[in-house]
Amino acid sequence: MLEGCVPWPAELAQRYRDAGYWAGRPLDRLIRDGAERHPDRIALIGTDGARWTYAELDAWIARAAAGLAPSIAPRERVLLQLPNIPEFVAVFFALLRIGALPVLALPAHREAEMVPLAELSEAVAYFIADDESFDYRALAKTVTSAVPGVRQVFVANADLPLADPVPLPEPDPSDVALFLLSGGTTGTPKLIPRTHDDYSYNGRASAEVSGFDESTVYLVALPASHNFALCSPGLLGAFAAGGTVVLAADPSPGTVFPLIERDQVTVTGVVPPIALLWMDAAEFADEDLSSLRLLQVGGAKLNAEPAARVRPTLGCALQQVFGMAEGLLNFTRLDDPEDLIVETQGRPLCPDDEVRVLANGELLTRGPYTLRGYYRAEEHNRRSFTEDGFYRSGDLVRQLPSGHLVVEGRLKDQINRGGEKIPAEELENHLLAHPAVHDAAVVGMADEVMGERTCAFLVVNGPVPKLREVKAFLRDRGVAEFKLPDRLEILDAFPLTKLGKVSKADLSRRLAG
Ligand code: AMP
Ligand code: DBH
Repeated sequence: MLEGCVPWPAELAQRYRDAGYWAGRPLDRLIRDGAERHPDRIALIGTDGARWTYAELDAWIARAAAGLAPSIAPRERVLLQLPNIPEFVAVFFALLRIGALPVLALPAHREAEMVPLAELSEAVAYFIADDESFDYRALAKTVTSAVPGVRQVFVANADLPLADPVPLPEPDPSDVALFLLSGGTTGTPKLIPRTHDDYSYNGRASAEVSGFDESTVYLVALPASHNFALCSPGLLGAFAAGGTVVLAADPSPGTVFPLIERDQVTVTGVVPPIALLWMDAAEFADEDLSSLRLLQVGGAKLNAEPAARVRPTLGCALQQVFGMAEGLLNFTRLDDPEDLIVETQGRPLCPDDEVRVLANGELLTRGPYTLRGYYRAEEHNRRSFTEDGFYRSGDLVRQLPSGHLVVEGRLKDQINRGGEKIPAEELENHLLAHPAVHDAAVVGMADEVMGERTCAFLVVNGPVPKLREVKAFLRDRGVAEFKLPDRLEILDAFPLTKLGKVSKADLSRRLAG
């Protein structure tokens, strides 16, 4: 396995192979198999309606792989920061095919995220796109001048190099295929290594519990680089099942509803605030949404009340998904009784997912697609994993006799803002850089739509800054927009715990009361 990654113990690895979870095939087989078995079926549809059959997509990937092979070597890391455009799919699989390791950044990330990511991954190349909403070329310039090891920038929808296909050596399926980003709980980014074996299983098995088959038309509404939209089952699961993937530029009803009608979309996955938005908008929508059979909701807790409204408002079934880029995925099953679908966040995907719920409710897990360690993070790994390799999720859950989990809260110092994760320490460090800020503590505040929003408590040693000014300061530092605080509270001093640490519980109570 790649240096800096933690392999599964040999015994467990053998068990996962014997059970058939790890099939010993490179992840890019998803497309090559499709091209062999059903070359003429539609694999991919762009927002503008452009279509690729499996054979056409496979040929495009082969040409992109040949075009990239001279400049990127096997096992080199590559930053991938692309919106939901067809080039995302072409570049992602082309990199897998040459054995390079994509690092899946979000389009929302900015300099403050991309520079540390480039440093940690020692990326040699950076894929961006020309996009109306933001100047990624300027961002790439900033990143490459800060991290000279990033020696090449590719604008995927402008200058993707293509060449006649060449034979390429197959990567070792037990080795790392790609890196996902963790939502994080600390001041520095954490990279999650996913192997060909484990991620192929992740996609295949999720596709199965979600009932994906050749008639599936999956709409990518969330960013394709997010584990939910990518592989839970997401676009990789749809390819594994021989279905069709439709790309949406954003999840707003104005963008998505016409695509659902145009391409007869059968299933998609969204975070709770988007589900709420769709349910409200459906009532007044002109589009025919009747092709939709299943709405998956995850990333943050969906409350029972809106969960019960999915079928009456959207006319489709609901599947709750409680997942993590680190691995473990929980799904309500399509044939679960309605109360379990509405009131729980599902049960583990795999019979060999080991779930341990501690007395305090903390969820620990290990299994055939759950990481054993973050990339190059030895010290952090000692805290995030038990001696026997269980990942400490930081989530607080209750497990029902059926195995279904109900998410009740979390221990980790993170804000979950409608599915977007904000590591408190990271934001606090940025706030501390402000000249008028003496101390900073960030906590979540309950919000009906977003689940939580972000409140920054500050102790100041200068003129009291306004929220607008603090946001501008953070934006200027290159912090992603979704991490900016929604509210500012100024205190003379922070309440402390008995041990002398800032009491975030006290701060949260102040917001509630
Ligand atoms: P990440 O580590 O960034 O992939 O984020 C995964 C985290 O998102 C989980 O550990 C949970 O805290 C949260 N999460 C994901 N899905 C759900 C859900 N359905 N309900 C509650 N929390 C969720
Ligand atoms: O929040 C997540 O990270 C998440 C949610 C649902 C996830 O990674 C997933 C499904 O795969």
